Amino acid sequence: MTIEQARRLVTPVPGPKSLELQARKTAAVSAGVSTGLPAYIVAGQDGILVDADGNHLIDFGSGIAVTNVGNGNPRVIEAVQAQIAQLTHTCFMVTPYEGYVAVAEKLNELTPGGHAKRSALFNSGAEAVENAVKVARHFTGRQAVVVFDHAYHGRTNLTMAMTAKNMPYKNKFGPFASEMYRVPMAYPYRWPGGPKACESDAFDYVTSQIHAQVGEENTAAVIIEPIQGEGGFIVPPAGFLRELAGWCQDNGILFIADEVQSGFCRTGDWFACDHEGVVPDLITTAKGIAGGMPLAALTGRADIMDAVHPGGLGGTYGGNPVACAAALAAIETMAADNLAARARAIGEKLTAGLNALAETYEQVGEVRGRGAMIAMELVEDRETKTPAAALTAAINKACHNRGLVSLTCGTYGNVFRFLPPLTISDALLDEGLALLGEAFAEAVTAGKD
Ligand code: PLZ
Repeated sequence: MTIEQARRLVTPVPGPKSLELQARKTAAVSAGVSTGLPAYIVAGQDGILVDADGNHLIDFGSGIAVTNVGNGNPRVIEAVQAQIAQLTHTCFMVTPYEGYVAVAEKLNELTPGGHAKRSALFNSGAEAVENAVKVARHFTGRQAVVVFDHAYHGRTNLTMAMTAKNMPYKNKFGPFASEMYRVPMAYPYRWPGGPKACESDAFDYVTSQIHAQVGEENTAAVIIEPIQGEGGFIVPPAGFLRELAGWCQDNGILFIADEVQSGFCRTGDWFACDHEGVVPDLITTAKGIAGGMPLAALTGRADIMDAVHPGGLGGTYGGNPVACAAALAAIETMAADNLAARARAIGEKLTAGLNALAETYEQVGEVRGRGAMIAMELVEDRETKTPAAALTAAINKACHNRGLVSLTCGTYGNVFRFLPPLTISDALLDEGLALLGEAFAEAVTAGKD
């Protein structure tokens, strides 16, 4: 199947067929599961999603940083089809198979650091994070875990405790797991005193907070997204992660990088940690790992990962053979097609487009990110930096109406983010940026009425 890589709208978005499906959804699916753009998708390839009404939409979200190699990736399709015809499931803990081991070998090779590593496979990012905490507590014999403002680590009970934002993730879902301690994030745009102060003070401030409020000797792990995702594509100042990792090492605390969103070429390297040569003790991955099939992993120092007693880690589906086949094909694609370089090129194009918008609109407070993980933070004005959440939502809606599948994020709901498939064409990127420009103008004008 080949889908023409061009936007084409034949009905309003969502169209009548999607609206019909959305009515069925309302009657059948929990209201707790909401849909950002209720255009029901029937097919996808690279930068295009096709909906039930035959509209060709431009994909700037990759299903939240999952289809890095594109929907309809030929290697992934072939590998999945062959695997599913051969063997669907055994449960690796009952009778193993090679694909699981091969994915672990690949992860051990590709994740930061040349040291001996081991991996374990799971189904979702949250599950990988949960297991990182389990392993860190087991290895260190300590209980406390340090997390950051604006962090997102998942929706399970343990990971809700680690996620920062109340609405929609935590509200009324407590009580939450204990022994989670939150410290400020090195967030240059909003650090008191500004980016320069953030660069010079954040590390000292964060570590002094951990010292005073938790105690190094009680702390099993510090877990951080090297570039925060859901919290607003927050990039800490250069050096912060390295200093923090070094401090953890000096204090017997494990440094865990949650690269569920930033991993697999998204930021222009295999992993966001690679950019500064940061080597985490443990790293969690998911999303982009398997071209859309559900798979997640925990990879880390062999001595830490092997400290767990046999049978201490696992799950029925973790490392499913079909998901593993997809992962091997996706990883092969990223290497063969140099998608890290493509992510950097996408980043340059998006950044240039957003900087041009920033020249026109004072509401663009900051353009930031790395590779194909780029965002703009929108504010009422650059002086007060008051988050412009309503404007962000209005622009998003105006993009959706134009057939651009766009996403927002941020603790204050005022960050417009870009996560296109790394196989998207330049033409679609340009068109998406042009549509964003129209949407911005429309939302700003409507806001003035
Ligand atoms: N860690 C850094 O970004 C998932 C959440 C979407 P799961 N982010 C998308 C939503 O609203 O549920 C994420 C992440 C980071 C962990 C996770 C959790 O990964 O596969 O969604 O469990």
